Amino acid sequence: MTTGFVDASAIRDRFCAALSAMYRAEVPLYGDLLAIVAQVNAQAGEAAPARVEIERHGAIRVGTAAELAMMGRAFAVMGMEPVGYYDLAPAGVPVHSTAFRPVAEEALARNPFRVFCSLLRLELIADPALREEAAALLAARQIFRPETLALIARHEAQGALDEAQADAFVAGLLETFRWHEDTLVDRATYDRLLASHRLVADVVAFRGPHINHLTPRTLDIDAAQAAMLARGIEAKEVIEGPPPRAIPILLRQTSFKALSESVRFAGEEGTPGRHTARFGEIEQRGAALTPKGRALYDRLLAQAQGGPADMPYEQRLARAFANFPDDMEALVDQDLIYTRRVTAPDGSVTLEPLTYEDFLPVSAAGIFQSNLGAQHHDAYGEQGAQAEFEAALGRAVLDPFALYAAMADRP
Ligand code: OOG
Ligand code: NI
Repeated sequence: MTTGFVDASAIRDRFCAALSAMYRAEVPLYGDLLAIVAQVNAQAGEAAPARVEIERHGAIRVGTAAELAMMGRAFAVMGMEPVGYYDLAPAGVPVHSTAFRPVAEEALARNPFRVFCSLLRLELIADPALREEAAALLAARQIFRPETLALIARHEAQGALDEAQADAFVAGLLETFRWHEDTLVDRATYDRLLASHRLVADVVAFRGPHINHLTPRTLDIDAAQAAMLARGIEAKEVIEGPPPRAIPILLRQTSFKALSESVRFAGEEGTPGRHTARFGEIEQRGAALTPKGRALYDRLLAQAQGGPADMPYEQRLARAFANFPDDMEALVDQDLIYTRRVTAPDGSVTLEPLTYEDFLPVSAAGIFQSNLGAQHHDAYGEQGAQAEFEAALGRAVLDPFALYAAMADRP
């Protein structure tokens, strides 16, 4: 890298740290989660990979194709590419999503910061008048600062940013992720947006796509969940994802419910209104699964979810996943996980699972749902629309399986 320029991983690292500091100031409970995770990880007894301490994922929701495309260009400055397509419509959430994250091994080791980024599907708003009103509100807002747009263009033209530009980029982009207490709309409009779907109000009523959670990685999510409950933090009832295992796979997640926060509606003085969107989440990451492993996971998860209603969910999950091998030899022999070869100082070679770097649609739906309060929405009949999503983004999303396969060593 030419001297004087800051590499993409360093910009990503600075942005992740700045976002964490901002979210901690905005949502003090997030600071409590960080304390719990630090304590649990210190006691976990296994040597944590260096990246775990700084590892976070966040989530935002944007409203238009133009916003998504610009977001993609902003993430590119930080070496983050769109990986995977997630369709949330079957779960009754009117968005589809991708995950922006680094993809190269060195970049992941340096800071694997990832952002789950959802695009509102306006076409799923049933009432045509409300749909048009929402579209007009979104078209009129500008979620990026002009200086940030200029720096993105600068990065594209010169291939990198220098120190001062990198710092200005981080500070400017942070503003896009900031919470705004004052809404773009009056109370009546907010209520109509909310009635169509809480997510619609969360995207359309505000000046920007405030970060709605920032998730640290724990080495023992069962201990972290117990610590959350012991501190009186209102955690979700069940941990999303696979059950506890000797060899963790994919992703297990738990969250505390969204906070009710005060908002000031446009043109209104006096009593503020309330909005719930922002929450806290903790996750544990395990092995990335091959397509064969993932198909087995999906089948067993569906089996657990469809199991007898009078049996506790944890029990149904444990019963279904008894059919997912839980030792390295079987996982490798049956081609269920991706691995890399590690050579010890004495020259002996062992296989180590590749860490799953992505998200899970069923878990994401569960996380969205737990934050919609009493509001329930049936599945939208619409099919997934990856081609439309990619057209909005201005490029194709990367295939996660292809990325793992390229990083893996053949056993
Ligand atoms: C994103 C929810 C998905 C996860 O960890 O699966 C997610 C959102 O609520 O915007 O973050
Ligand atoms: Ni999340």
